[in-house]
Amino acid sequence: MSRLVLVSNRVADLSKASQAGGMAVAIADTLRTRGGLWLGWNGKIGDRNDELRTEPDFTKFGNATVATLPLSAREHAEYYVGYSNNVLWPVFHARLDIAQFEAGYYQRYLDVNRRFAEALRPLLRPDDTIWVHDYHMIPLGMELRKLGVTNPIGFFLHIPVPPAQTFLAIPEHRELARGLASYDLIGLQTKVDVGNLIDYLQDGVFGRILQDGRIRAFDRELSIAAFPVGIDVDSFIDSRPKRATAKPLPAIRLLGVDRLDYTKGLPQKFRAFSRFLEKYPDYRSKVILSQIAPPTRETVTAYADIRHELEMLSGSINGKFGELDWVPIQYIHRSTPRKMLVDVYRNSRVGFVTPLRDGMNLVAKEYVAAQNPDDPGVLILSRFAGAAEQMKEALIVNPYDVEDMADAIKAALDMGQTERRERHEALLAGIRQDDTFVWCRSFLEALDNVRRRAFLAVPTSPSEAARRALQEIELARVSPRVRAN
Ligand code: ADQ
Repeated sequence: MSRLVLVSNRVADLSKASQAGGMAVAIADTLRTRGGLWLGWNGKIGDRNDELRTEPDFTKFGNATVATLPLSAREHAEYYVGYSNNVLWPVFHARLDIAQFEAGYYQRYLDVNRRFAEALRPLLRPDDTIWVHDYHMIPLGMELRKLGVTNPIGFFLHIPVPPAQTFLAIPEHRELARGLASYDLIGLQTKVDVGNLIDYLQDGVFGRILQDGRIRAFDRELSIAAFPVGIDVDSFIDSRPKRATAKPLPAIRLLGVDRLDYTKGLPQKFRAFSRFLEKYPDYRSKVILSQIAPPTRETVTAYADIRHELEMLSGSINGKFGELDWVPIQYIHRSTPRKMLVDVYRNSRVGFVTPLRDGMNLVAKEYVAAQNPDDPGVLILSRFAGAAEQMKEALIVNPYDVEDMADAIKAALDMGQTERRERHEALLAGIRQDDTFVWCRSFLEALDNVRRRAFLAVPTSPSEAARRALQEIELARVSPRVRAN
């Protein structure tokens, strides 16, 4: 088996990866068994000299080596904060209105990708398989190809792909597409994302779908397919502390756990809860919404804005409905130890996941994994989370529709044990079937097959498959109970 070489903006701590229960578990396992190398940013911000640095620092973990490089302050501001988080993140989440298309960001983004490619080149062996992750690193494959690398290179995008018309708004969309076409395989989270990317490649850069399902663009052939990210269900459950850490609450809890990000639909969630209290007054004093929202990317203005909005909203809702012995919204703007999170998930009657757009959303899967199967809670899930393509037994909602979400809260709280168990059983079976190991293995097998030309990556009509996926989500949204069979 060939050695695996990973490249991503940040690297995981391989000594702790097995406790996390997420993607890092599968990746760390694969690196350990195949032997491997993982290159990324070390999280430090240095000076201009670092812009010339192509010799990483190495740390060994058994068979696996982690190689890291610093970023200069200018690279951090323009490659990471600028292009990655102020252009690609909002546009890929369909927020063109807050994207900051500043001149110079793209050039720095490209420069950092080139430097990382130059750092990797001398470390590569002829039979290595290379796997590049996420939107910070789109041009990396192209830069490796320019340096003469002919190894199989795959790319996985963790965030959604926007519709073609939105993608076309990025001034450098052609350059990004050229970067994407340098890979042998592109993995996306959902069928809808596959449809969107193929539509864009056809409309925006005149790509063609070949007979075998691959796409031809910029004189290269590539495969594009969905590989939904999963969790390691058992290690996630095992990380639960032996003694309960979360104090029992006097009220029934609805739970939200999201990085404080404008894509996660947090104001919509708060407004829906407020509407629920207004519309169904019998539940006042009985139900609370706990929202855990740790800070991220605080240097980006849009993140300060969303924080401010949430503080205002929770304050006004608590002021309007609160009593001396009951505060409706418990809003925690801090990180929570992971072990404790499992316990909080389990002690919450409703998992309330409302992103406006999300690549997958692992919180939805973690909530289901953490439930007591005999008396499980109910998952309310936005139709715009990638997870909705798989988790149709959740109560699927439209996060822009306050009434719909308020009614879903009521339905979740009123749901009888039999229906809760039926839904939970189906959801748990699904997340066990498509867990993090399946995700990692199936992507790497597909990359292997692509190189052997044995892989039919896309259905002949990706747009049709995407349309069907969307229709199924809508069907799940409007059907009040688990569909027969
Ligand atoms: P994220 O946007 O970070 O990931 P998500 O998939 O929900 O979103 O993962 C968040 C992770 O952080 C979860 O494992 C969760 O447990 C953890 N977390 C959240 N709040 C926490 C807290 N307060 N304390 C401790 N841990 C916390 C991106 C994409 C997603 C995609 C993933 C994986 O945006 O769409 O699902 O990558 O591909």
